Amino acid sequence: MVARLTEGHRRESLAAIPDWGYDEGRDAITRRVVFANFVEAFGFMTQVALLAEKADHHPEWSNVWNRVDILLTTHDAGGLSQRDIAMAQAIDALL
Ligand code: H2B
Repeated sequence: MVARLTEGHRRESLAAIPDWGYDEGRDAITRRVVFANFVEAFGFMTQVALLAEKADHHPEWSNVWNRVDILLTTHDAGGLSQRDIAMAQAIDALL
């Protein structure tokens, strides 16, 4: 079982991932990534899918041509957890 981040931990964690926004309504983090074209966007999504399977932690996301919108939250915890921060950092490392 994984715990939701406290407000203090959330602030600290968000400071380490400046490319991510905070969605208060969902207690989630979001990032939009724009690529040159669909093939690059989908290649990125394939890499994230492999990371997500390995971590057993899956994004909510959508793709429109060269754009990928990602939302991370922990369903099992009912909000943001350390797992989301770790996944955001792993995604950032791909970019
Ligand atoms: N992904 C996300 N984002 N949150 C979860 O709580 C979650 C998940 N739980 N992927 C995993 C799968 C869980 O349902 C399985 C049973 O481990």
